[in-house]
Amino acid sequence: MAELEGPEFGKADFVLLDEVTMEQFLENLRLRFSQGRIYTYIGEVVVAVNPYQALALYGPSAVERYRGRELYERPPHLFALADAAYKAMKRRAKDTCIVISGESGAGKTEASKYIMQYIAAITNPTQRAEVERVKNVLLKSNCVLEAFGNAKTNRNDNSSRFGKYMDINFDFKGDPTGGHIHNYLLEKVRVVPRVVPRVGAAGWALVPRGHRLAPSPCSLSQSRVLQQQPGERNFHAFYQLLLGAPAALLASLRLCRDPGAYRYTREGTQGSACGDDAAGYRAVEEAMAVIGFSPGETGSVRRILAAILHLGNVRFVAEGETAAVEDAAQLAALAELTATAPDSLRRALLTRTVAAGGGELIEKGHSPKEAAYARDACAKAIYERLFCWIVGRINTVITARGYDARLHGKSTVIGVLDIYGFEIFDTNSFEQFCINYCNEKLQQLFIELILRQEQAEYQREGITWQSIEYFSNEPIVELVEQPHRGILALLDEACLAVGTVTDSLFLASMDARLGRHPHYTSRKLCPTDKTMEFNRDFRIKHYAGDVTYSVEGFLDKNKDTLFQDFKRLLYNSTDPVLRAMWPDGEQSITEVTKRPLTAGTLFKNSIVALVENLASKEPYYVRCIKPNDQKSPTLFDEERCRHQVSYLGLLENVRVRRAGFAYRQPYHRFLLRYKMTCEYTWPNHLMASDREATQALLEQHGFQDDVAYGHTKVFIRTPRTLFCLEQERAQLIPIIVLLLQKAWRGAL
Ligand code: AD9
Ligand code: MG
Repeated sequence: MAELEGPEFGKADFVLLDEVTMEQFLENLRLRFSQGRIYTYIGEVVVAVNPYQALALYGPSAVERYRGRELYERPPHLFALADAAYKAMKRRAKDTCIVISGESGAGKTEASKYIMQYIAAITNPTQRAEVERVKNVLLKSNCVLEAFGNAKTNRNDNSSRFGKYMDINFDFKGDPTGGHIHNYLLEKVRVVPRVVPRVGAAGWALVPRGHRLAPSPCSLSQSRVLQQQPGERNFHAFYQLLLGAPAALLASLRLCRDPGAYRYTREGTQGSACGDDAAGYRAVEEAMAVIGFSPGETGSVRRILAAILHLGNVRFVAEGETAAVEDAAQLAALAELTATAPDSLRRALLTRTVAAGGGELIEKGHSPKEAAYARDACAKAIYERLFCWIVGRINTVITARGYDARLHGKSTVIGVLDIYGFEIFDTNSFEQFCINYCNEKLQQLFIELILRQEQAEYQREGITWQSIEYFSNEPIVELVEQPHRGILALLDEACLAVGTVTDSLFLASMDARLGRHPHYTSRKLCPTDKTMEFNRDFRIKHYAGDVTYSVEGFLDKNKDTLFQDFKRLLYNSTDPVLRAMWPDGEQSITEVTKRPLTAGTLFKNSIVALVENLASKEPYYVRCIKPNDQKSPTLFDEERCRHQVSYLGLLENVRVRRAGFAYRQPYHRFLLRYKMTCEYTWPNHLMASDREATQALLEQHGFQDDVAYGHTKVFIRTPRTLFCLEQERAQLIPIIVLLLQKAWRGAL
């Protein structure tokens, strides 16, 4: 194992610990972290600790060290894992996937980029132009997606606010021919980083049924609904535009340099510069050009960003019963940037069209508060659609073109998953609920694949095996997603209910129906818990810890409604990019009859599909650990690490691995590959069964203590055994070829 590391560097594989205890695990992790050895294996799983410093681990010489090597030949590294996934894909034509998990700031996105960088470096030795193009686009897409999908949070200065799964397609030569990016639930509320004041004696609940702010029958707290944590920022793209665009461009967009001048970028601007936004702007411009965005498209993207900033500054005043726009110049700039008619824009901002009886349409004026709410909903929707459009645009460029499976053989895939990590903030809302549910699903997949299936196979094959206890998070996943009974189902039910249903009524319904669930509590059910707010908070015992969610905004965000008036307005824009984002704007209000699926259900469906997709591939895992909350390269916060090791199930992983076997193969397949290495099996064995022949082969090599014989498969404990067999086979092949050639000539 890892010849290049001496014992002073700790154990390169946790499987080699003297005893599998938390203390030993942490000591090994700490020792290696303190020496800049941030990667350690558990078998084929890479455990990575965020170094919070640039390490010289990823240059061209590192690529060469790992290229084509077996996992255990070199010190643990992401490159070794990427190579293993690549080899499996190339040699065995297996679709593989690399699942990177860990909490926010643990290093997932960085890991995913190093993996892609490695794959790009080892492929296309003949420099085919089309393959180079695809590789360039795949690499450059990260820069663009991060600009539009990442933001500074309190956990991470470059936090992914969307989930990303990227498939890379390979041809029979093992060169990338294309790819596809799936994006998951962008945290669009971040566009409107504001505090919504509660109004009215009884408070207001945000209920867009009939698109109105309806007074809540029960008193929700008068507290503010924070849509962004203090000190955080909006998406990078806004600051990059403001701080990086040339002065003339800014002037043409009617913008000034100061993020403090815009309501959407004002929050979190004090003392929270995030990297170099101006350099970021230039990098994104370059990346978009490389990907193939036309100048016209890039211009539209900038105008849309500017329009969102202007939209945020539109203010409403009361004019009698209804609202009016305070500043006409603002409106003119907005109309220009969105390429819409000023009058239509004013109408969309101030009124909504509702279908009255008999197919008649009436225009109803908003109150200033309703108009403000609609404005922010529109800003979020535009940004979300812009993001999806960008992903779609990149996909049109990287979708494998002209690939004919009959001519070129089967196209295989490596998928790389980098999704937002588990989050616990001071105030957790619908977004954290979705993110944490997604992490539960991925943990479930990990348990399923690594822990459960492994044990099940040993049992099936009759291998003596001592069962290992592990924490199953299935009940938590069910609590969220079970049809008719889970939280998402109850949320949909509340959204569909006739009459005014508020967030707190939804909470009451959860309390009534989920009150007995061991992973669910609310203040009402646990009145002694003073950390939760009555009538507002509920708590889920997640695999990674307890999270208290504020129910406020759940209904609103789940319904995710946007007035048809806005959609129609933007569909009628003369800007082709903006128009393309609103195909549903073509419908008139009377045609919009079918309720769209809710945001929660859409998210659940996409995550279920993702997990199915991952489960169909051969998985490789990177488990990222955040060593401290101070972003320090030297601090190893033992308690924080202990917690992560514990909830990621890493100790169980080591135990299963230690007790288990690295490789297994059906007897006939095993013999087919290695029979040449043994006189009893070459060219054919005369024994009663393949199992006996396999046994004879392994005994001849002296490997009998490292293997077990199942009903249909042979199990090999350490990779080294297989490595030796492979080496022997490689040495014998040229001799056998010579012998065969001689025999063939003799026969002629
Ligand atoms: V989140 O769930 O998207 O909020 P990630 O993706 O897990 O989170 P990210 O990869 O963005 O975290 O890493 C956070 C920061 O840690 C980076 O911006 C780097 O500054 C730092 N980091 C992470 N990995 C490495 C590394 N291998 N080398 C150097 C690193 N720095
Ligand atoms: Mg990330």
